[in-house]
Amino acid sequence: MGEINSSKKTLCYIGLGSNVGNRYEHILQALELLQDTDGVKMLRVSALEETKPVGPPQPDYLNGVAAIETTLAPLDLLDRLQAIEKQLGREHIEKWGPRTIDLDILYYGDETITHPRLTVPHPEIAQREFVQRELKQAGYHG
Ligand code: PH2
Ligand code: MG
Ligand code: MG
Repeated sequence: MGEINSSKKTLCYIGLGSNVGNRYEHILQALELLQDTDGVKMLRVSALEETKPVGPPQPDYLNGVAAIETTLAPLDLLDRLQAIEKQLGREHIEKWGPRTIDLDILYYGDETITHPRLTVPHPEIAQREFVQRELKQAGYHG
């Protein structure tokens, strides 16, 4: 019993980033919208830290990582993250360009996902020390 209605819960880590406008406010608002999402439970958030931009010259970022537990499938979670980005005024911008808010799925349980819309684990984790540091603060230990 319960099988039919019991949705699998998956531990996920979400990268948070902003380098336009009130960066702190954008990240807090994104966290609130994420927390208010059906099928998402917020577990832990790392410290937010200021980081130098990776990519073309642009303002410094505020970055962090949130640990969540979710019953959403990966692409449904991605849809929700993109809806939150849109709600917070993110515009379609150049790759690695400035952004009001960026929400990335870093890990989705221990799954490897290769899809035109989504690559998990996030390919930039290995290159970004700050992401690795924030992941640890959010409870990820490999
Ligand atoms: N995100 C990017 C491009 N460059 N640099 C920093 N420091 N932090 C980011 O989150 C970041 C970046 C594209 O998503
Ligand atoms: Mg990103
Ligand atoms: Mg992104």
